[in-house]
Amino acid sequence: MFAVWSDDCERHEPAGEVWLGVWTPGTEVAQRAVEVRDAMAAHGHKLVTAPDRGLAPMLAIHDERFVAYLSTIWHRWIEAGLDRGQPAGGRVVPYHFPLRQAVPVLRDNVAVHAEPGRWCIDTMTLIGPGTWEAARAATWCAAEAADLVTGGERHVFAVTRPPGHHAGRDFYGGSCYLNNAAVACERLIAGGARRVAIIDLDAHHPNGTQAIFWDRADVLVASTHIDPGAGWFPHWVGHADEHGPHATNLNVVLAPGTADGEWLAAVDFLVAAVRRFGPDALVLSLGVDAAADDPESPLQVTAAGYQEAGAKLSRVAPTVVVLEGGYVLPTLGSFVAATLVGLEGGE
Ligand code: SP5
Ligand code: ZN
Repeated sequence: MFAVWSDDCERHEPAGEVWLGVWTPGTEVAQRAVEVRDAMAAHGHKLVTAPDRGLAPMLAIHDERFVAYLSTIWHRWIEAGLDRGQPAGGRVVPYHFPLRQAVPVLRDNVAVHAEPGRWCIDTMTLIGPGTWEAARAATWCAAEAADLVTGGERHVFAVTRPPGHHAGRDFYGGSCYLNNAAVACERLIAGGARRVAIIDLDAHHPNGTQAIFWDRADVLVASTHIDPGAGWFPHWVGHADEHGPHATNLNVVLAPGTADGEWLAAVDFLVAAVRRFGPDALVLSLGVDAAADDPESPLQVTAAGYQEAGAKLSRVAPTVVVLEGGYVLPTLGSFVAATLVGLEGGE
C-alpha cells in the first residue's frame, strides 16, 4: 500500500517532557518516524511524499486562533527571551492554567509566558524550533492519505509524527498538537463519504478525537484503551459511560496487564459496532504502545495480536491508517508492519 511521508515530520524535537515537575527524556522522538518509514520500505510499501497543502487541512478541524498560537508561539517565546536556561533551541512549556472555575473571562492580552496554559492540557507536550513544521506536515500526510482512499485505494498509511489523537479543536497535549485522524476523517467526508468511523487502537484514550466528534452523528469514534480510572493518561476522560448525544462514541476500557485474548475481544466489539454504523470509510488511529514492552502503557499485546487486529479490520471499509503512539524504537516498525500485513492479508 502507499505510505505517505514528509521529511518535515522529523523536525520536531521535544527535548524532554516535564512530568511531575521533573524534566525527563522525551519518548515521542523523531527516530520513531524514521523507524516506521524504514519498516514500510522494507515491507515493500510505496513511499510517497505528502505535498504542501498549507493550513487548509488543519483548519477544517482546528480553531483559527489555536492554529495562530501554534504557528507563532515558539518564535514569540524566543523573542521574549524565555529560553534562558532551557535546552538548546528553547521549548514552550505552560506553567499557569486558566481553569473554568478560576477565570471569569478568557482575555487575549496575557503575557507570552502565560499563553500556553490556555491551549495545552499538560506539561509534557513541549514546543521547540521545528514543532510547528512537523505537526503541520503530519496533517498533510493525513490529508494526502485520505485523498488517495477517496481516489480508490483500499488502504493507505500516513506516517504521521507527531501523533494527534490527544489534540482537540482548540487544545493540545499528550505529545499531540494537531489531530491527524480528524483531518483524515474530514477529508474523507469532503471527498464524498457520508459516514466515517474512527477506530483507535493506541493504548491511550483518544480524548482529542472524542471531543472533536462528540456531537457528530455522522462520525463514530470507537476506542479500546487502558482504563483511565486505573491511573493512566488522560485520567479525566475515556470512561465507558461516555457515549455522546448521538451514541456515536464508544470506549472499551481495559485493566492493566490485558493481553492479546481480551484485547482482541475488545477489537471484535468495536468492529461489530462499526459494522452496525455502516461507514463509507474508516480511519484507523494506529498506536502500537499497547505492546507488551512499551514503557507508556501496562497492556501486553504482541505483534501477532496487532496483526490479528489488522485482519479483523480489513473488510470493514476503505481505510486511512494514521500513526499515533508507540515508543519502543527497536520494535515499533515491526508492530506497525504486522498490523498492515493483517489489514491487507485479511482481504
Ligand atoms: C500519543 C500518545 O501515545 N501519547 C501518550 C501520552 C501519555 N503520556 C503520559 C506520560 C506519563 C509519564 N510518562 C513517563 C515518561 C517520562 N519521560
Ligand atoms: Zn498512546
